[in-house]
Amino acid sequence: MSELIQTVKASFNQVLGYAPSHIIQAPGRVNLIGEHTDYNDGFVLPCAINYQTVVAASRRDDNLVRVVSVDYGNQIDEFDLTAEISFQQDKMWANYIRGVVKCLLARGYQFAGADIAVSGNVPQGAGLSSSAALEVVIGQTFKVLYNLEISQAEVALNGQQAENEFVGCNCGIMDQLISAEGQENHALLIDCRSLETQAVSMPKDMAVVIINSNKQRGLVDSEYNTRRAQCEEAAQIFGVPALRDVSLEAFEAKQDQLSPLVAKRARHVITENIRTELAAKALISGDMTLMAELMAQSHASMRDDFEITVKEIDVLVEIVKNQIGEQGGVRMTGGGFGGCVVALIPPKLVDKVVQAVEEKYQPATGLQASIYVCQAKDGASLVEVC
Ligand code: GAF
Repeated sequence: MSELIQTVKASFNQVLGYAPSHIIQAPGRVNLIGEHTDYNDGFVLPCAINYQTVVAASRRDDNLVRVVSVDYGNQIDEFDLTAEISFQQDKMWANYIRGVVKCLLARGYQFAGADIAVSGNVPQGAGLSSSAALEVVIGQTFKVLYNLEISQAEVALNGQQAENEFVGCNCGIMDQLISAEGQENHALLIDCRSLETQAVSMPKDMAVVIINSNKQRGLVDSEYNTRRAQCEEAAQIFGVPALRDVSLEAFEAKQDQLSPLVAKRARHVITENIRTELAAKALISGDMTLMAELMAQSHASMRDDFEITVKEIDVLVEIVKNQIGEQGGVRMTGGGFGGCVVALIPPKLVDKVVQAVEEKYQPATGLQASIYVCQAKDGASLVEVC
């Protein structure tokens, strides 16, 4: 992160002409298990990772917000807190910031302007939550600069609201919540209904390896929203607020009342919730064999029932599985339709897995994968008062 800190400080100085007062960060995330369960009020088990979005910031005396995006060639966005904050068609990155600020104001928080320089190393469009990291770091920045009395959960909810209502993607709460509340060396079991979290130690004898398929994620928003609608349809037929409220027994007794497609979608969510709670227990008791089995079942369920994997992702999972056998777990992570797989691997096997991916993935798919060995890190925080 120190490189990112130097970058945002230098850019702030160079473009805005003075030194920032604060450095703030928020991380991306990887989800170990519990996919498409968050918007069904269910359970997820992500950890924040050592890839972050970092901001250099200072308060202003007026109502202007000026933002320099280092990763977009020092483009500047500027808006006035007392005027209508509008969507920018030609500057998509700016909308995450505008949306967060607009939602904070709508929630009644009071603050004046800010100068901000932002940069990050969370791979974009890879399903590692670069958008959530940006939303959360901006919320955290106003919290820090103006001593706002806002909980980390509300920083997350505010970021989700910005994404739902301003950016227009109907995501759940997982990504923002883990970015806001992550804990070093831990995953969080999150109850997405109550937003209660339980910290679960990451296995010390396992490396967390993320492999980006580099498959361009297509149709993500429309497919995501279709899955949401199918889940809502199933919950309505069961007469419950969300699929979280349907047990496997109740599902099996009544599944004939759903169309075959909606039944498959519901089965994924209901079984994934069960797997996620079991996975937290498996990590706590150190049962990696069970954890690996649950990850394998989760992947199969995403592939066959929820139908959100793509060929490239399935190929990656098979390559990794062939190297680790029963000694570790691997599955697709994130929203799907491309993106990354996550593997929990004994450190002694990491080189073997990397080599196998380098040898076998490109010939099978025509794409090069990117590999990141990660650590579980803290959520959003003030890094430095300059
Ligand atoms: C995306 C969404 F943003 C999350 O809310 C979650 O639904 C995830 O896909 C799937 O588990 O990351």
